[in-house]
Amino acid sequence: MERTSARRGALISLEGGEGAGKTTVLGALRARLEARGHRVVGTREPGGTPAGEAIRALLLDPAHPWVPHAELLLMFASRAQLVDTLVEPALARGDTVLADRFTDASFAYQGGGRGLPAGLIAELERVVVRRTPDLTLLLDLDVAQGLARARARGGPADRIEQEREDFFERVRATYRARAAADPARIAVVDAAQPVEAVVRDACAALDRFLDRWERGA
Ligand code: Z5A
Repeated sequence: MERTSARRGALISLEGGEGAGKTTVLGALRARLEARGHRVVGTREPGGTPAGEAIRALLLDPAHPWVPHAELLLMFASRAQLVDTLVEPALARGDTVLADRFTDASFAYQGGGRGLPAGLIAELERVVVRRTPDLTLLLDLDVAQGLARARARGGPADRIEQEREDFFERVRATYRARAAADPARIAVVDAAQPVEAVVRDACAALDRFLDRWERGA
């Protein structure tokens, strides 16, 4: 049965490095939320709106050698459009937003990966996004293993996927540092396990959060 509530919905994000298995886990999280009566709005970043998808194409096209600040601002341009036109209205309706990446990705990729100051990203988050996810699930995976999975999947590598391994090591280290600094919000899931175990652990972390959230805590 659908939950009826005057309360705003929850914002739940899924993060991880290359090949961590986000796409695989997202479907299971959505099913779990719906089974518990949540109306779910799915988003992805960069993208998630018509304008954001156009920005995504520009960002991932290897033909464009974006400098780090341009890359950061394009990520936030896409996010601003998504937050104002999709995320905030959905949360205000009481829907649960399931986000395939959110601002943590900018801290990890543009902050850790590109070396841009975390203070700048935090200021953009404060002004443009005005919100932190209520729950973030971080699929954590050894970089070499993630890159091997992504390569096995095949297809051409996009501009960011073409980065060197040390870039992805810095991305992972930043994600892990953020999780260690905010364990109440960010739950780390061991993504090196078989898919079923990753899904089980991600859904268990989601259930723990929902048990608190639905009680109004
Ligand atoms: N980016 C950024 O820089 N700054 C930002 O602020 C934001 C994003 C928001 C696009 O994001 C790029 O934008 C991304 C970060 C950057 N760049 N990179 N790299 P994206 O999320 O759209 O793209 P992605 O990270 O490359 O996601 P993906 O390709 O969809 O990967 P995934 O969803 O994590 O993996 P998957 O497709 O579910 O799984 C990969 C393969 O592994 C696949 O063949 C699976 O069958 C397999 N797999 C999955 N799980 C397992 C397990 N447990 N065992 C074995 N094999 C598995």
